[in-house]
Amino acid sequence: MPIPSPIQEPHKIKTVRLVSFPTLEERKRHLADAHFNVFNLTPSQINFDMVSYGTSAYSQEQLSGQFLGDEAYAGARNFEHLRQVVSRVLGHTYVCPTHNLLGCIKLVAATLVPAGSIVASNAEGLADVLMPRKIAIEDVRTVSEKVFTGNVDVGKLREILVEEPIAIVNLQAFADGMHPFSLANLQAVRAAADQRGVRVVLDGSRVIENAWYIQRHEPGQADRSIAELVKQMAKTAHVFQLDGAQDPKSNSGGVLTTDNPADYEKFIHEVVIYEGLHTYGGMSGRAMEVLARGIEEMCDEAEVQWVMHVTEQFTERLRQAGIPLERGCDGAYIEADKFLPHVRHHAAHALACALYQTSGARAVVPGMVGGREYLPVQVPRLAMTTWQLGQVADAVRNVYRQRDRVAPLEALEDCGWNDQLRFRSVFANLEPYDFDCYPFVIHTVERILETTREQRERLIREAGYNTFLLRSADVTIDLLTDSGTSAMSTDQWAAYEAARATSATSDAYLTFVKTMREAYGYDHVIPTHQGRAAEHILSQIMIRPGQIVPGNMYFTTTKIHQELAGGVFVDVIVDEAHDPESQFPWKGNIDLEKLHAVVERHGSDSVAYVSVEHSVNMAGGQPVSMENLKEVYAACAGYGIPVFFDATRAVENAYFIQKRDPQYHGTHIRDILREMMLYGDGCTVSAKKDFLVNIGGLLAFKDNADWRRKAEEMLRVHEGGITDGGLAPSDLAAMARGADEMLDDRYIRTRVEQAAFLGNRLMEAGVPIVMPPGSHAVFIDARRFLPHLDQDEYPAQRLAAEIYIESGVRVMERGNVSKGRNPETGGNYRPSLELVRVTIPRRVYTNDHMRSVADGIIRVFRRRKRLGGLRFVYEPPYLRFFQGRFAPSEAEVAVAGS
Ligand code: P70
Repeated sequence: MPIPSPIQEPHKIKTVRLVSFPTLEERKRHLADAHFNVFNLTPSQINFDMVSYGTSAYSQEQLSGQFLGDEAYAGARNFEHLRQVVSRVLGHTYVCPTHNLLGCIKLVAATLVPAGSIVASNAEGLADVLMPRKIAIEDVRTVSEKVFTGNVDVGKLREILVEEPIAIVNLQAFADGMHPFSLANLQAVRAAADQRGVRVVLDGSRVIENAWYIQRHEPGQADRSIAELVKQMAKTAHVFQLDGAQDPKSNSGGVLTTDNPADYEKFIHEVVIYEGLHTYGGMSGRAMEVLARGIEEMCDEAEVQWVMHVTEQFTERLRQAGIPLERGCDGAYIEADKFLPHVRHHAAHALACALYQTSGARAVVPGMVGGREYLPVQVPRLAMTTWQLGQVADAVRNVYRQRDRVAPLEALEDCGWNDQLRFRSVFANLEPYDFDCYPFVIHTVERILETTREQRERLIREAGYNTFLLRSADVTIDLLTDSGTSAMSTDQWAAYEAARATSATSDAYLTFVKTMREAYGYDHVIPTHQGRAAEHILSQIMIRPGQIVPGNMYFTTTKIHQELAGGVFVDVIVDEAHDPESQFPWKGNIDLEKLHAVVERHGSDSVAYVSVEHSVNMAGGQPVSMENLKEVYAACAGYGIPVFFDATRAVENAYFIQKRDPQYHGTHIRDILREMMLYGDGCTVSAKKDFLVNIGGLLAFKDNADWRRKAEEMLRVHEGGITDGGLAPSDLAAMARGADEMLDDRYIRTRVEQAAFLGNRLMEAGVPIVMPPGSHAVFIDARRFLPHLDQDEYPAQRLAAEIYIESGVRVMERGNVSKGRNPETGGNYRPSLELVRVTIPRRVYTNDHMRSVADGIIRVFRRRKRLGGLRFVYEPPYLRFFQGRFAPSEAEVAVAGS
C-alpha cells in the first residue's frame, strides 16, 4: 500500500526569525556590491535563503539544550549524552566528536588512507576535498539505475579492489545531494569490501533522505521505519560520519562512529591534533548537546515524512513548468546550462543572479569551478511553510518564462572555487516576482502529538465534554485562544535576554514607553501585567457608582470591572453585530442613535465614558470603521464624555480599515493606527494579542496627567512598580519589540487573512459561520450547524467537543453555557449567538494546519444529523464554562446505541 502523504506539519511554530524584503532597487545595488556572486550577499539582504546546510529550524528541545551541561573540555556530560544517543540511534559503540564533516574527513584521511592509495566513492563532490589532500578518487557509481542512482557498480568495485590500491570505500548517502543508494546495494558493497579487508566509510549526513527513498522505492522495505533503516545503514558501514549541520539539524558539529576499537583508537589520537579532545572534538558543550538531541530526533517518522513531502512538492512544481532539473534529497538541482542555453559560462551563477534580482531569493553555487552547471535550490529543513516554498518555486518559474533575457556574466579572474568568483554584468530588464507570504521563517518548532480517535473519545469524556478541561498535551492543534499564544521572534528574544533586571527604572521600561508613545501618539503610558489589570484601574478611576458605560458589545473582563466600580454597561453596538448572516463590513461600529438615546436618557454627567473595543471579540472579531471612530469621538466631545478604547486588537482592526476603506488602501498600518487612536482619550490593552508576546498589558492616556497620577497610585497598590506594572523588564522589552513587528504591513495582512482562509474553506463547504470572518477567529454558528438540537442541549458545547473528537483540534464554546443562567428565572439565558470560536494564535500555525482544521470541521458537518445534545452533570455557580462537566443527553445515548 502506498504511504499516504502528510497533510500538515507534525509541529507548530515556537519561535520565528523575521526576514526582510529588499526592493528591486536595493536588490540591484546589493548584487552589484556582491560582484554578481550571490555568495557574497548576507541574510539581511535576502528574503529566502534556499540552502539546506546549517539553516534548519531547531526543535524546542534542541534550543533549550543550548543551556544545558558543560562548557566542554574533558569528560563533558554533553559528550556522554551524545554517546548514548549515537548508540541508540546509529547502533555504534565508539563516538569521536568533530567540529563538522570536514573534521571527520580529516581524521579518516589521516588514519585510514595511506599516501598514494585511492578512495573508491559514489560521490563526485568528495573530490573537492580529497584532491587537495592528494588523494585520488575512483568513481564507482553505477550509470544504469533509475531510482537508486547512487548505487555502486559492485562488479566494477570488485575489480578495482583487486587491481588497485583502494584504501577505503567512501560512500555518501544521497551522493552529491542527488543520488540515493539502496540498502541491498550497500550490503553488497560491504560484502565486497569485507572480502578484501577494506573498510566501508559512510558519510550519512543525508542518511534520513536516503532511508526515505529506501522506504518508498526499495522492494520489501515499505513497512520499515526510518529509524530501523538508519540504524541498519549505519551498522552496515565500518565507519559512519555525520555532519551536524545536515540531518541532525544542529547547524554545526559532527561525529565519527564505529564498532571497531582499533579504528577508534586511531581516531582519538588524531582528534587531539586536528579537532580538540576525544570528549568534545572541537565542539562547544552546547553544540554537542544540540547535536545529541538532533540525532535523537532526526528519525522521527512524522517529521521525516513531512520534510520529504515538502521537498518533493517543491521540486514537482518546478518540474511541471518544464524546468530542467535533477531531484535532490533537499530540493531541486537545476541544470543551469540547459535552463540558460545562451549563457555559455557560469550559467549557474547567472541563474542565481537572475533569481535574486527578480525576487530576493537566493540559491548558492557550491563547490569547485568547472563541474556540471547545477544550481541547487534547496529547502531548509522545517524552516519554511509550503506557502512560501510554492512562491519560491513560482519565483524560479518567473525567471524561466523570461530566461532568454537573463544576462550573462563575465568573470573578472580565474578562480578555483565558486565562492571566490567575481563578475561584471548588466541588469537585464526582467519582470520581478513579488512575494506575498509570512515575513518570517521558522526558527524553532514544537512537536505536536497525534492521538487516535479512540483516545480522544476517552479524553473528552474524562474532561466532561468541556474543552477547557483537556490537557494541552492531548491537543493536536490548539485554537482555544489567541491570547498569550503567539510565537515570539528571535529579535524579541534577543531584547528579552538583553533586558537588565531591576525593580527601579529599567532601560527596557524607557524603550517601552517611547515605543508606545510613537505607536499610539499618547503621552502617558503605564505597563500592567495583562489586560484585565488595566481595565481594573481604568474602571476604578473613571467610574462613579451608578454611572453608565455605553460600549460596542461587552467583553467579560471589561464588564466585570465596570460593574465592580459601580458602573452599568449598556450595549450600543449596531444591530448587524447580532446577526451572524449579515455581511455588513463594520459590525463593530457603535450605533450613534443608540448612543445619543442613552446619553439623552441619563444625561451626560451620568455617563462615565464610552468604551470602544476594536475588532470586537464577542461579535466575532468584527472591526470598527474609521468614520465611526471619528463620529463617536465628535459626538462625545459635544457631550464632554471621554472615549476609551479597548485597543487589544487595534492593529487587526487597522488592517480591516486598510483593506475595506478605499481611503486607506495606500496608508501604512502604522499611520492608520495613529489616526484611530486620535479619536479617543486613552486605552487599555491586553498585549497578549496584537503585541506578539505571551504576557503583558498597558493603560495609556492621550494627555491627561491627572488620570495618569491616579492610575499610578492604583498601580503601586495592585500591580507593581510604576516603571514595571508587575512585569519583568524582559517582558517590557519583548512588548516594545513586538509593537514594532505587529505594525509591519506584510505581517498583519498574512495574520488576518489566515482567518479568512479558514473561514472561506468552511463557507465553501456550507458550514455556517459568522459573516464575514473576523480578525482573530472564525466563529461557527452552532444553531444553524445543529438545528435539530434545542439550545438547552448546548449545541455549541457539543460541537466543540465533537470537533476535538474528530480532529484533535481544540476550540471554545461561546453560547448558552458561557452566558450562564438568569438568576431570576433559574433558566439559561439562551443568547442569540450560539457560537464556537475557532481562534488562531499568531505565527504559530500554517495554512496547511488551517486546511486540516477545516477538513475536520467539514467532516463533522457531514454527519451533523447524528449528533445529540449534552446535559450538565456538574454545574459551577459562576463562569460555568470553565469547569462545568457534561454527559451526552438521553437522546444521544439512544442514537449511539442503535
Ligand atoms: C481571549 C482572551 C482577553 C481580552 C480581550 C479583550 C477584547 C480584554 C481582554 C482581557 C482571554 C479570555 C478572557 C476571558 C474569557 C475568555 C478568554 N481575551 N479585552 O481568549 O485581557 O486576558 O490580558 O487580561 O479579548 O479572547 P487579559
